[in-house]
Amino acid sequence: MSLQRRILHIDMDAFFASVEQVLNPELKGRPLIIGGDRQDTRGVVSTASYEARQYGVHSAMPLVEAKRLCPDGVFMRGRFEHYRAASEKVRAVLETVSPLVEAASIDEAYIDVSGSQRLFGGDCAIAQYIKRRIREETQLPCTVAVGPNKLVAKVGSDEAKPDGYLEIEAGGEAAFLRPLSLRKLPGVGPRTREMLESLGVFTVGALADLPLQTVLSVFGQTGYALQRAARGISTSPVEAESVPKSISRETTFERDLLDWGAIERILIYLTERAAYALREKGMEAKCVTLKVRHSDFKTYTFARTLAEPTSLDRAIVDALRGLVPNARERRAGVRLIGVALTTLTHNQHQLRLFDGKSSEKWERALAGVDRVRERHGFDVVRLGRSIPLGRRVQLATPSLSR
Ligand code: TTP
Ligand code: MG
Repeated sequence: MSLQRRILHIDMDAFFASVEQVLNPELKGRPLIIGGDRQDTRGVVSTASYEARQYGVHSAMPLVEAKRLCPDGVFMRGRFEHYRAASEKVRAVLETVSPLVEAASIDEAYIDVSGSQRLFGGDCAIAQYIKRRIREETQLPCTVAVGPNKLVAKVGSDEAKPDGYLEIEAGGEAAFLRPLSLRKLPGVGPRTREMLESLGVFTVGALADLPLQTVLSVFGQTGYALQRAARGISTSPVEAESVPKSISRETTFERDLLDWGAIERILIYLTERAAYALREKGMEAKCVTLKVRHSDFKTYTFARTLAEPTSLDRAIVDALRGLVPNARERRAGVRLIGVALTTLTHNQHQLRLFDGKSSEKWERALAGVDRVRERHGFDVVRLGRSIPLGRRVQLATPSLSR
């Protein structure tokens, strides 16, 4: 079997609006405009449900105009944390198809599915699987297109919206793009379009057919890329985000410390920060390492592997505290202390049953804490054992500056 390159593009339909419609089913089927409430006179539309689009409302339109076009619409400010949570669930589904997932925005991604063909049984089966699993996990609609490269897959999903599926065969790229209007081609902005229209070029096909000399004389070197795009040629690879290997936080004390009570409090603080960063990335750690540098610059590390991956402060702090007695054995002043979380994986919790009620509760509580921190800064909420450090912690190490 020859291994053709097959690239899938997925884009959620009316993403923010659809999430709100799932959260509040009374909004289903109604024109819904996200971006600001009715009183808002300055904001713009983030997105509009397909019902609202029938009135001509679209993203980036001033809310005032949207209200004029669609006076009976429901207007809402966005609730970003819900959109991010939905986006993470979608991503978790996509990662079950291939490790080569590139998140292009909060609601779209490219997946290189070349290696997944045999396992799933072809493009269509992969697409149907993704659409079904996303419905099950989030109740949200999405559109999927599969083609020989990122460019046509992206244009394809845009053409197939909403709740659609489209397949572009290898060799069929140029023919697929041909009839489309120039505005559909990525990389053609308003200015490029204007210039092309002045040459009598209104479709992607007409751009593809222009003599190269003409394209180069008008656009210079970028003309090459422009015409290649119009012919559906694109070689850019799906760039899967590199998964960080570790997340660490450490600090050097202003003067060496001997008091392990104080050292431990700072260590817990560092751990909370590292765990927060871990959750921000939607990841879990399986291994926890304690790092200690003494006055004589000798550095020791102590590691523990957890029974299962976690992003919970409590589980990580407990593991780390278990390592402290080992670190204390060397009775010397401590110059630096640090924590590293390693053996990282993406958080799969949304897809798997919670193992115990208690960790589920903690996870929910931490999600609330993280939301407050996102708005007001890490130190606004501090958990139990690092509280004696005082409200705002000043530590010298740059890695803590966030
Ligand atoms: P899009 O995928 O461009 O739009 P959409 O998902 O709302 O609708 P479609 O079915 O056409 O894909 O953007 C994803 C989200 O990003 C969108 O729901 C809201 C947000 N967004 C803005 O906040 N401002 C904007 O100008 C755009 C285009 C999107
Ligand atoms: Mg979308």
